[in-house]
Amino acid sequence: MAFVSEQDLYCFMLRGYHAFDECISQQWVREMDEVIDEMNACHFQPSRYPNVRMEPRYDEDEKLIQIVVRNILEVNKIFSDLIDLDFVLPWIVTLLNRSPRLTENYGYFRNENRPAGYHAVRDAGKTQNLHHQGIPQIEMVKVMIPLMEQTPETGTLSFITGSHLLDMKPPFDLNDVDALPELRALNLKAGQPVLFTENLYHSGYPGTNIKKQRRTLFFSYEPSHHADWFVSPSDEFIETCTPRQKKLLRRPGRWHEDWSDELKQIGKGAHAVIFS
Ligand SMILES: O=C(O)CCC(=O)C(=O)O
Ligand SMILES: [Fe+2]
Repeated sequence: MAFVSEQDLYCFMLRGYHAFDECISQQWVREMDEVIDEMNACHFQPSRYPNVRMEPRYDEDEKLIQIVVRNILEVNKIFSDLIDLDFVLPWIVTLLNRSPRLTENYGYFRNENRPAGYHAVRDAGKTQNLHHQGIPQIEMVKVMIPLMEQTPETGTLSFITGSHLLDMKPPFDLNDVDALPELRALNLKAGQPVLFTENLYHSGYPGTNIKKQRRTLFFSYEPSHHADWFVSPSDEFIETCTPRQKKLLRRPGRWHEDWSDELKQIGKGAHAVIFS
């Protein structure tokens, strides 16, 4: 059963990504921003954030260029409900076409541009892996949530659309934004999620005019047997989550969960349409 409309699925399969019309509330975005302001104020001091991994990068003058905050879920409870947004969850279940688990969650905060570096989940051109007998069966689905408006000026997420349909090594310099074909740099509102297949070549698009820290959250979902990438959410944290979230946070294993009850529940609300 698919929980996403055929039109939407078709467009996703063609482009490799979907930008939602829905946004999370601006109040929620502001509150998350305040939590990140606090982290900046204490210089992302690791000892203040147990079970979180800080990956800062500095320039020659020791100025922070960017930081990746892994397992940001355990920085503050405010991030938890992002992992199973009602309008995003049906897509994740449909596209993976196997029981999903959250294998990665992180904040990516940039103070300055870094050159683009296009990459996909499996490099060397082996990026085609989209369906099984005509039904989507994606290896990794990533959800990106911008915490501010993101445009080619501020810097944003960008894709080489169609690269997920090929099994060819790109004959281009993947750092050269001017040489790459079909490049799409997204225009996004604060809190407007985007979902993409990691088979698609993607990269942060360097902003032409960065005026403030670019704040983005990323959540990766893979089939249930896939391990966590860097930091596993703790048992204590998982205990604080809803039953639906706990299903996404189960430890890795080859299980087959039925998600139709949860998704039908959502279908009764405003967003999802169920197709069999
Ligand atoms: O730079 C970005 O915003 C994209 C980051 C990214 O692709 C990644 O974390 O794998
Ligand atoms: Fe990436």
